[in-house]
Amino acid sequence: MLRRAVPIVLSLAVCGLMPITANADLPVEEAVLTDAPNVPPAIHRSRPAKVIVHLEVREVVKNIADGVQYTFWTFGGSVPGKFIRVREGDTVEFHLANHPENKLPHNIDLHAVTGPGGGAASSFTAPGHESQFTFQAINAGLYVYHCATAPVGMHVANGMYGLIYVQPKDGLPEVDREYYVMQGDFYTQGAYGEKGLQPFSMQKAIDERPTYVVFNGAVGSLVGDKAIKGNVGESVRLFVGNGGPNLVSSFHVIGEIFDNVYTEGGTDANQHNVQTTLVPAGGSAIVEYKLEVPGTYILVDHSILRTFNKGSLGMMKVEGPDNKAIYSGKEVDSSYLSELGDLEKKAAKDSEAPKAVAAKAPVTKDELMTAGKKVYASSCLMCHQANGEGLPAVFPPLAKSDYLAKLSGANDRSALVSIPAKGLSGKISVNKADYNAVMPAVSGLSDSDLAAVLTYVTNSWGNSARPFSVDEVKKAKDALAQAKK
Ligand code: HEC
Ligand SMILES: [Cu+2]
Repeated sequence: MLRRAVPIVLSLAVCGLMPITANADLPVEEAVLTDAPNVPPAIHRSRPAKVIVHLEVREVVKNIADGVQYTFWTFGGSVPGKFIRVREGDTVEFHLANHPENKLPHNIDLHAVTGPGGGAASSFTAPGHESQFTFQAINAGLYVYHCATAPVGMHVANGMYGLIYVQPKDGLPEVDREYYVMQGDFYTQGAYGEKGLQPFSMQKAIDERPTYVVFNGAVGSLVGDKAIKGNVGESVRLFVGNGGPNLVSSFHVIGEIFDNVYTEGGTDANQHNVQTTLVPAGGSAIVEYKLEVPGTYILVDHSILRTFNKGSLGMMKVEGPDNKAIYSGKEVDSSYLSELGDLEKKAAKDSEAPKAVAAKAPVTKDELMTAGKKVYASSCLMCHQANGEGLPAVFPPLAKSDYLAKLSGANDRSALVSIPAKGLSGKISVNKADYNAVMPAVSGLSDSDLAAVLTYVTNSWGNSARPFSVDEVKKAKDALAQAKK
């Protein structure tokens, strides 16, 4: 039966006519779709199939950063959209639904499609409707898909992109772990960190001045217990995409070297021993590396201000035995890893809970410590870490920091208030190690939040100082404002 069916399919394909019925003999399967950072399992079929994809567009409000909400337009409920995996030669029957409660029409342009508009013309779908089209995935590779409904820039800027991987006929070498990481730039009317529901800013988007540059749709989406994980001895493959709409990503993993890079998501591992790979807007890359040394590896866009000031920071946590021959640095403290996890889970829960009555401002040292711990978990922990230990060469420690001790013991402590309030940059020395980085001003903190978090950091992890009052914070801020004039 197969022998007869194949020539028919081929001859129709050659004529450019391929009615779906010609593929009636193909086995039919429903695609497995996953949310980032997960990737659908490798396909082990040795023959083409007809793969059915059901994808639903949803307009949803979610956090883009702690306390900052944004109306995302999504393929499947999250940014980036669902990861789709098919095999080279598969016939894909694509169903695009537009949720009835959505406000706008949407469509989809898959870069894996050969044909005008990549499916866009066939998939324009009003809210409450579904459209269907079929294509053959004739080229292997890692492709971006995105919405192409006018204004296209706005639909993409609101998160309408994802990845479809057309696995080559012969598959890829097996690895222990595969993950999905996709960068995007976002444009809000408020400044970075400004709380509340933030509207889209078309002007900032046109000017290419993003407020946020993030992996997987939000600041901190790959941090703490949401970090991707691995063990020493394992091999890792990252499917990296860039939805843009504007920026090109200089994708880098601090502390790793990519053994193989499939440049721009093509089919060959054409590059080896690469530090940073470019991921174009509307493009992709596949990178592979082996995990040799335990620790926390930081995923960044190496246009580094974006990482420390706009959010493009993710983490991969690697556990396992030390390997002093390769790296003799500090051992990881696995108890810290689990504690970081718990603390962040708690922080996530706190931020989900509806803020019923505004809590009474903390006054006593105990109240300041409790409130300060929360502020720390949501505003400082992602850089200075769970126990204030920092990250060598990247974020200075707060625990037993001589720099902090000097400022917190001073009579006038406005220089310390200034650090979270105004940010800190330039060369500093903490416990004999030099740092020359940028700490952005921590926005969205009230005077009482500042008093609490400063009391907390100066009285935790072996530190000790007089508590901060709201009054001291206010006076310090006034003094700073005066000094500026
Ligand atoms: C985005 C990362 C980031 C966040 C978030 C952050 N910091 Fe920092 N912090 C840094 C960096 C980087 C430096 C070093 C700056 C330099 O090199 O000049 C620093 C320096 C400091 C220092 C002085 C150096 C030391 O180790 O004693 C203090 C104090 C401090 N931060 C407190 C805080 C507090 C409190 C918060 C939360 C309210 C916070 N930071 C949030 C990155 C961050
Ligand atoms: Cu759209």
